[in-house]
Amino acid sequence: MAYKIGILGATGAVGQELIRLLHERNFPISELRLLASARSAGKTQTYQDKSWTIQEATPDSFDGLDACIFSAGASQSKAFAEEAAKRGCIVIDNSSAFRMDEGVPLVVPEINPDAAFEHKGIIANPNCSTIITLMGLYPLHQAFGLKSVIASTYQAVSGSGTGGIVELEQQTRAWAEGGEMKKEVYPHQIAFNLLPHVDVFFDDGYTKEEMKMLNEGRKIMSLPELKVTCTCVRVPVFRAHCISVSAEFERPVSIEAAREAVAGFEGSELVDDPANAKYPMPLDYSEVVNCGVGRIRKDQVFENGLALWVTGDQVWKGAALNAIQIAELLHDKGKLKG
Ligand code: 2RA
Repeated sequence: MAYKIGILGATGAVGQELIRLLHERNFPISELRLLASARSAGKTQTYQDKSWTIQEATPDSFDGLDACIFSAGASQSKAFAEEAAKRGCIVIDNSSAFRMDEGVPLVVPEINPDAAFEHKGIIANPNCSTIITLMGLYPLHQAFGLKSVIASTYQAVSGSGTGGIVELEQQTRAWAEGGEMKKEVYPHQIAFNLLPHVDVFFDDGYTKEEMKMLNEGRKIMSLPELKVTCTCVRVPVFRAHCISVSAEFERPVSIEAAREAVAGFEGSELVDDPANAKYPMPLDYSEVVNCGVGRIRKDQVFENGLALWVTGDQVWKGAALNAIQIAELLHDKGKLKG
């Protein structure tokens, strides 16, 4: 069985990794259709010895596709996802457009795979920092029953797309050469700096990104009472997000059981030997499938609390890889035919 697969947003940082990972993971494809805005239509995208001409996304673009991974922002998802689904194309949407909609499953395959099969044509891919955080938290929830979370994220510039990567490169080079730093993506210099500002601020002082951790975490883990306080920070790192977590649980915790739970969780790996300077770091988790979990210790504030550190590739597990794993889940169960 091979599928006709589309990518909407093929020219973006995530779009290009989708093309790469679909091939590297040998996803069974009979046709790959690359879709983007009119601005990119006609351009050629290549991968190894293959090349494709990018087509402008119109409602008809989705005719005949078995599935399409959307990674072109919420406005493009709102413009095309429901139309694509109507035409029998299963949409795996990486934008925030439908994540909290009733009837749209929000899926991390290692956490809530069954939800993927309840879709009505659209499946939402969670926010990158949410996915990576839960790859560390969920095995601990299974062991001890998660109650509340305090998290701080250290988010790579790839989360802002190609523009964020280019801006960090340019500023770093300019700093080294004594040149002028450009500030087009971020409100302040990102090189050698930290910005406690990811996405827009709400009136209550939280950002949209911080509220995703709460709302998406509750939906994915089916924990409607879960409490989360999150601070999201942009850091001068290229590709991997890191998250520092303090979590409170219903049941007494043990470090040994926590380490065992993480080590046994598909998609996560334990890197936890601080005495020998072994802990997950962004440079070790760029272009890596698994997420790394370390610094596990008793939290000193919460009763039944653990503190930990999680690292994962924002473009892969945080976006492109998770979306492809959802498609693989549907394929494995013979449910991908639109
Ligand atoms: C970011 N999570 O890191 C957001 C969107 N990818 O900017």
